[in-house]
Amino acid sequence: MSGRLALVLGDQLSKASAVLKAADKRNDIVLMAEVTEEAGYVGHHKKKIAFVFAAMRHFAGELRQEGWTVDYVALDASGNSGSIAGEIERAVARYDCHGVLAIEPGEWRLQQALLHLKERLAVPMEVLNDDRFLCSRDQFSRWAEGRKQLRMENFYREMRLQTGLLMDGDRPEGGRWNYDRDNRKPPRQGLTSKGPKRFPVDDETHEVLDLVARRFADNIGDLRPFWFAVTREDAEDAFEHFVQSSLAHFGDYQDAMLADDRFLFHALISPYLNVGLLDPLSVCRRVEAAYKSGEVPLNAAEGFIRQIIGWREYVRGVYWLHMPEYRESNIFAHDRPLPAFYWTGDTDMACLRACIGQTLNDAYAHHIQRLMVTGNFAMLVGVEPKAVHEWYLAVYADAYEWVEMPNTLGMSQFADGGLLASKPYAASGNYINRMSDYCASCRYSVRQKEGSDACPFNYLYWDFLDRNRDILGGNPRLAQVYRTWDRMDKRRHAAVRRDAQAFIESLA
Ligand code: FAD
Ligand code: DLZ
Ligand code: SF4
Repeated sequence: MSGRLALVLGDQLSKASAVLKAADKRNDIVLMAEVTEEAGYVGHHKKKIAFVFAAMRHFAGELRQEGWTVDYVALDASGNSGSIAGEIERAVARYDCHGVLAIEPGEWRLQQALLHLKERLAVPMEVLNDDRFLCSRDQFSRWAEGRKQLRMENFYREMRLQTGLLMDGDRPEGGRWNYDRDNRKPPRQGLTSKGPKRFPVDDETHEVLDLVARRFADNIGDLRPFWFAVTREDAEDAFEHFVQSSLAHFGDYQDAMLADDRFLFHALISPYLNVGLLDPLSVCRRVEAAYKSGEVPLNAAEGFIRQIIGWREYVRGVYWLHMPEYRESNIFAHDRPLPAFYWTGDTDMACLRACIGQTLNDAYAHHIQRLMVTGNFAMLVGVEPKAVHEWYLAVYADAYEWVEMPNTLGMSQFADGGLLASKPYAASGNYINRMSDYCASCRYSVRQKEGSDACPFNYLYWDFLDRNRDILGGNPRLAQVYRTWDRMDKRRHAAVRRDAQAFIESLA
């Protein structure tokens, strides 16, 4: 009998992972497997599959170089069972292993599959805590216990205290915990960024691109050009490039959107963080150091660190606290299908065309594009939250359910009724116009409020609030908005309802 089998999933590509720390290089065998079940549980963007497979193959190569025995089952390998559980069973038999080591998977779906496997496997299976996160699932449950309402800001302060990031003893650096109000500058004329670092494709990645082109020809999205980092070294290089070229402006223009500058000052590191090529805490320490050495202002450093130790950890906590019920969230009982143009970008609305277009090109859109354009629109027109969730899970290279689902169902659709966010992120065309340059090239007029040339967001916004008043009317954060609606005359109300109904029907 040989050693144990150490499972490394496609989003666990970290040398310091719990499983590699617990495994014994001399006796244990690392199992990595490309399987149709993981590649097919939603119709992933071609670039997402290529990124995960290429990063997995490079990681396996690095482990071998460091002396690990790695059994890498490629997608086309003969006998590939098509599932992670199936591959564990086959490998245990192949090597006559006396145990299996794994890390808790990031998605409930796969956790269930591993739990079922554990029951039928003849050898013991140990599932370890994923210590790449700063807050374990148990710690989050303890934090949430007894609280009437969960709010990210309270959680974030605890994480600041726990990590000591941007802390001056037990006080926040600069006297404030949160500099968000400084981080909402509209894009000024002539604003340009250097964009993310792009990497050439090596032979190994070429093979993956050929595989994806062949096996996933009908999946959405452009496979090429492919320029993601697929090794830890390159991912670190991409992050350092961000620190030096964009971080200083990250805070100021975090919410801005430009048609010709898709990435602005965003880091584009979520695909790397989520598969384990970058370590969240190290990234935050580097940003803190950049602030301390005067390279970047406090609002940029704090804004960035909050996304990682605040939002990223918080949404994961909410996901595990509420799964599996969370996926059924649908407080507004929305039931419309996702408009077909979400898969093509073929719409007259310039903002949606730009955000969906770049999503199909790059498997990337930044937070405000996801939240205030595609997400906002889907909520206003009443798309079934599950359909919205499946779209986000498929189209972004960084999408894994633990982070995507709460962001989609909770933050962007408010489908959980306020578990995650204190009010819906609903906005009219005015917001999009202030924060972007999309409206200038749109067939609709953002200034018109009604009629066939009016920006659809303008009447859809009011119609959404009006038709959901029984659910939202008591929300103190919306009191002023409802007062404004009530001050409008009956004719305007009728026009809003008429235009919204006609527009929504035209989508079908
Ligand atoms: P930056 O803007 O440069 O931010 C830096 C990092 O902060 C990100 O890399 C990310 O790790 C973290 N971060 C920022 N905002 C969030 C957030 N709200 N939740 C969690 N982490 C955050 N992020 C994912 O990683 N995967 C997803 O599947 C995902 N789905 C989303 C769906 C919707 C509807 C919305 C509104 C947001 C979603 N996000 C998701 C959050 C956010 O949009 C992305 O993390 C961000 O756009 C990634 O790009 P970046 O690396 O350039 O981020
Ligand atoms: C996303 C993804 C894809 C496309 N393919 C694989 C795969 O073939 N093998 C694998 O181990 N992991 C893959 N992944 C990542 C998994 O889907 C991820 O580990 C689970 O969703 C848990 O977060
Ligand atoms: Fe979008 Fe309305 Fe502006 Fe057109 S006018 S780009 S639909 S916000």
